[in-house]
Amino acid sequence: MSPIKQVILNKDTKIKPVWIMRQAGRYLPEFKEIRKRNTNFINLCLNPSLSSEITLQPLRRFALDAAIIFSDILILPYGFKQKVEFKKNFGPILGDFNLNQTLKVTEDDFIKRVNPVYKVINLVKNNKLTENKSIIGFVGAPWTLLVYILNKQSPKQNLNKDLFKDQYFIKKTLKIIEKFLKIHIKNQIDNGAELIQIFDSWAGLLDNKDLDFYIYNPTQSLIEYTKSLNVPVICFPRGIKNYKRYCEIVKPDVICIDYEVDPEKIEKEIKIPVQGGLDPKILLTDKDNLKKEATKYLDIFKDHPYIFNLGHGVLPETDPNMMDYLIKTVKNYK
Ligand code: 1CP
Repeated sequence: MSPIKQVILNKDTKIKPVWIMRQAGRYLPEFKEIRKRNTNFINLCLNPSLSSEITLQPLRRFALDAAIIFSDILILPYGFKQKVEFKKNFGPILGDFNLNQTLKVTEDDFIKRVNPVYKVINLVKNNKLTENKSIIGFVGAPWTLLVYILNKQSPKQNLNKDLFKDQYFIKKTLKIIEKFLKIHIKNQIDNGAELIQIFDSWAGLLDNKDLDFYIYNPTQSLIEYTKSLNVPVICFPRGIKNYKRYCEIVKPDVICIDYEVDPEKIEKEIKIPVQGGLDPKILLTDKDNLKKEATKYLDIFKDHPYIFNLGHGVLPETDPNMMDYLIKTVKNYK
């Protein structure tokens, strides 16, 4: 069994496997080289030979325990025919969302458009580099996708609250997102994904009173569905105020924590396996500090099933040598 699965299924505390969110991509010179020649990001995600190579690039350099498929959470709206583009130095830009048009998109239409992603998983799975490692498929959580689909750009710049006023429309939209998410999860699993991570990057934007409707209910439904396919789920509700309550309600197999929560409190309160936590900005400091901070997490979770990771994606300006040092620090930890 792969080390990550040993932690999740057997609650093994003697090993501390490691993978890194956004390990494939932006900070690696070999990725930038490919990216330079492929200006359309969605087309790059839909190119199985390039995308599988990008997925494997960090595994050639570092002793990671998982490969996360090189794709994007916004491949979902692309799959149901909403326009999705990525603008340099700005981020994603989406076209208008049309509910009636989207209701006409069939499962077959969706799979045809997204099929190259499933081919990538197959290629990665059959590569020697992933032997005894976990292949991680992923999706955006319904709430985070709803935000991009309606706001049509990152909420980092601004989020128009008026978009969420029509409850009937929002309910229908969440339902259709959930439907395509299940299709996407099932096909990733059928093609070799052994774990699914659900990224709820904008969970922190909601007030407590809205969590049931936008986060707990739809996420719980996805988790139940994924578990019914015998595949464990890792949830990353970034910025959520109460991780304990989140775990009690949605019941993920693993909870991935962000860098703003107190790891000691999490260790005490949460009984399921934990992943992540280290602030990605620590990789921009120096080796002594990096070792000190990484060791802090490893010490706190010494007797807890724990998968080492960061508390958000690795930053584009990270020096790959620092990443190398981090992975070695985790691997040499006794
Ligand atoms: O070169 C480029 O301009 C593209 C940059 C890039 C990359 C490398 C984007 C655009 N997406 C990705 C790949 C990606 N995205 C992966 C696979 C690689 C890996 O993890 O190793 C994954 C898992 C994601 C997930 C993703 N996309 C999230 C959730 C995680 C997170 O960081 O919070 C989100 C929110 C997105 C949307 C997205 N896609 C790309 C960007 C720049 C963004 C964020 C936009 C924003 O800030 O709102």
